[in-house]
Amino acid sequence: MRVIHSPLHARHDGGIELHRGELVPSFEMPARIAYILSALERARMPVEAPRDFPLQALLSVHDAGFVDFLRNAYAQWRVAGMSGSMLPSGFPARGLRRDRIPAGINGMMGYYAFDAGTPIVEGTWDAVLASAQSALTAAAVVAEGERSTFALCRPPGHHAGHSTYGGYCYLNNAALAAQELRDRGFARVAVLDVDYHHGNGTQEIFYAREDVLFVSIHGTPDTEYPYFLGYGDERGIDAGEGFTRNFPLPAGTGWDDYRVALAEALEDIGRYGADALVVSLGVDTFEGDPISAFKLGSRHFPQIGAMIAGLRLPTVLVQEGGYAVEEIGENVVGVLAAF
Ligand code: Q9C
Ligand code: ZN
Repeated sequence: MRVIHSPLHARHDGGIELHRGELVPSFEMPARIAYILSALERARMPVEAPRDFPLQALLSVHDAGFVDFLRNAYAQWRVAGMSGSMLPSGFPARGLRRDRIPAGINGMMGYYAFDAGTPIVEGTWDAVLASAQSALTAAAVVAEGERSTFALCRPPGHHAGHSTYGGYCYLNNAALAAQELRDRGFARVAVLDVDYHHGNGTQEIFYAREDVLFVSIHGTPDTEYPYFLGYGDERGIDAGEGFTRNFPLPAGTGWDDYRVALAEALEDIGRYGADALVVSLGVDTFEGDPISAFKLGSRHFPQIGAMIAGLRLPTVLVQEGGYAVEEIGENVVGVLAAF
């Protein structure tokens, strides 16, 4: 399988996050990629650089003002006299206005962000753009006839919405890949999200659309991040009614229950009649993951890959979460090799 990846990911580094009441170094760190790259090397899967896509390509799923904010945020922060890592501390929750975008960088950051765990540093934009371009390239390669491709994206993307960032995500790589497949002639595209966390951004982007099915298996928002989306009664709206499907599972879920949900999710995708698939591939469902609570072992990841391959669809796999424990390399490559 061809792998698309950019070393520019490493420019996004030095971040901090508010985690359980404390400021700590970001769990989402460059070492994640080092673990995955060394497992890819052991499996003799070479990596190629992404193509260059214009900023315009991002606007198929994102708001122009939001993209401008991400691109210029760090420079604005510096102009305002600050340094270090950017984190927001106030958000437009119920009762507050959302129809005005504050001019000052702190207010603007709170307007576009939905958590205090997604830092912006000097090199963040370079990494974010390269990550999005990797997903777009992987989709283009599949549209040109390759059966499957893996975009080794960092930062991840599935929490980023049309005009929101959070959950370590800035631009929605999987949504960009799905839209690219649509634009290049695939009529019905399914997105299967197997990251531990609900893909709230991807769901939001396609919620009112029937041409992209969104199916997600994740820790229940009742107790798990992102807390405010991902329940089973979210089914889509308007023309998109029936084209979103969520499988929230309790913290502590192991392979037996996970496998049943995955089989059902794959049945939904089969019934939909998708002619291409995007997989939001998070491996934070692993039992050793430092911030998640499913109990999958490394031996289960090849089974996930084989089950997804059973759909026999042109497929773009996009890296999402999975935090820095060495096994994430083996787990990612386990999915890809079995696929
Ligand atoms: N420190 C992905 O797996 N952490 N994102 C919540 C704040 C956010 C995970 C507490 C976890 C986001 C792509
Ligand atoms: Zn996750």
